[in-house]
Amino acid sequence: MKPAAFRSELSPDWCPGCGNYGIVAALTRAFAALGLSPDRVALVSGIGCSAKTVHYLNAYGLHTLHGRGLPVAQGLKLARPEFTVIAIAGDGDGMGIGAGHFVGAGRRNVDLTYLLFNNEVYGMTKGQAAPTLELGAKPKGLARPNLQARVNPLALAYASGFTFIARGFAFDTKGLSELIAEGIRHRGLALVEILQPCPTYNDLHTREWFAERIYPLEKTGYDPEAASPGAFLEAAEAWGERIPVGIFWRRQLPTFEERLGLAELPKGAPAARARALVAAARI
Ligand SMILES: Cc1ncc(C[n+]2csc(CCOP(=O)(O)OP(=O)(O)O)c2C)c(N)n1
Ligand code: SF4
Ligand SMILES: [Mg+2]
Repeated sequence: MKPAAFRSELSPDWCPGCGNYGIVAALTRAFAALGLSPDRVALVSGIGCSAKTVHYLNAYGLHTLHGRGLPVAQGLKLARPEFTVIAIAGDGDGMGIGAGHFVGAGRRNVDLTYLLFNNEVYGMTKGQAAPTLELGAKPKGLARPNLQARVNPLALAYASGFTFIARGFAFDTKGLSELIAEGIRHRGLALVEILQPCPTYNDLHTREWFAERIYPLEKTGYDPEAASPGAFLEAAEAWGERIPVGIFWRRQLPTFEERLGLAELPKGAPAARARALVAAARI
């Protein structure tokens, strides 16, 4: 199928110039490149401008509660393992109200892909500081410079146990689609942080600001499969004149499904599988 087959008939109501348009394009490219079928893809989001993405793609979509996309996405994947499951969150949704779920999901390593749209603000509610905004920054929605330090999603993912950790840029649709495809191919929990300009509320970090700074990590000889924790953290913390994108961490560890022994259960309806799991006293 061509990328366009993964677009729904709905027109996005995002602001002109929003990075989310590039992310939708990258997702459709990734799905087409992997040869996926819309009836075997499920997208689950929380609440925010980012969360509306599920409406604009031709696939199953669940627009859930603020910060709660991950629990739903994990349950969905365990019930229907044949689905490609994508969880979508904004930086407020994922690093603020949903941060506990982010850490919990890292510990489980369910086989799904988590996309964190990082625009450093709460776009939907008029530009308040998100947990990813750096200390002292003052985008135009703030009355005074940010009083809190930033959370680094890549470092938090590492600390929580994510087995694939990457960062892409919303307007590099080709590069981002390749990262998303790699995240989907990865067996286990994959994070793709997406640098997503919000031209309406984040006047500090614009499309041009990022375009001047980002560079591919792989060009430096960095190997995500062999990098030490120290090398990983150094790359993940780099933020300023030069900002790396690419795959930062990739390790193959048993998934939650493997730990549960899901593959050994009889195929069939999710409820029957759940009963079999309980009968086997695995949960
Ligand atoms: C329980 C709850 N608290 C607060 C809100 C209000 N709210 C809606 S979206 C949002 C933040 C969205 O920011 P982010 O997750 O960064 O998404 P963006 O809009 O930037 O894509 C908040 C606080 C809500 N919907 N539900
Ligand atoms: S407020 Fe920002 S994130 Fe939301 S649609 Fe507008 S530009 Fe995009
Ligand atoms: Mg945001």
